[in-house]
Amino acid sequence: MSMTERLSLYLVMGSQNCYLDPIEVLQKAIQGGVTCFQYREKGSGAKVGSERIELGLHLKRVCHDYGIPFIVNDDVNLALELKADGVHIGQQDGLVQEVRSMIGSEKLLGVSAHNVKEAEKAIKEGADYIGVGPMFHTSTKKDTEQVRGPIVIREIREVFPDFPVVGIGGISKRNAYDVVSSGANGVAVISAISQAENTSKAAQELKQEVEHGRLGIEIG
Ligand code: TZP
Ligand code: MG
Repeated sequence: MSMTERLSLYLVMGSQNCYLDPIEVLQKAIQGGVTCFQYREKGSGAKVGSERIELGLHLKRVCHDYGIPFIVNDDVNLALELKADGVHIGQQDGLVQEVRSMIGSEKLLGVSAHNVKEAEKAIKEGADYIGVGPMFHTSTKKDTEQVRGPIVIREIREVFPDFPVVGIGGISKRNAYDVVSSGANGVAVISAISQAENTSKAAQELKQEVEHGRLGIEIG
């Protein structure tokens, strides 16, 4: 599967985001169509120390059982310790080139970008994909930048027609279409899947909107 296909439905999650067992949530989410997973054990209620490592190893095993990449948020050392498939960093989490030299050329490196300038820099410095957000209002992450919406995806697409881009922040089945029809390769979500009543159904419905959004680009 290509990087752009991998970004179709990207689940970001830690145990603090789940009402149910995160292992089961991940399994059901992948069964419903999730194509990539990011372990983001962070914030109030998050596991620390050996529990954070244990859960990470378990979630990685689930990803690999189903053949999807296991990416670690923020923490390069944790990514290396867990032998993750990659790491995702924000603008505050270190220099892209430094992280690249720590993880090597084989592992995936995702970088958050909020505008064309940050996207340009991340791409030039060796990111494999960029995450752009917040697309919409979200209460899952407190320290987000201002919401500018899917227009940012359009702006980035004008400069980088083919680079792998995923939208994040406040995305649900009601607005995923707008993100993808604006040019994103897919959507990254936390609460729309991790807090859904029916995990696999939520993933299925989002995936369907991503597919509609792709048709929306071709037609529009
Ligand atoms: N980065 C930008 S917004 C966000 C992250 C991690 C939170 C996304 O959570 P949700 O529940 O999908 O809005
Ligand atoms: Mg970060």
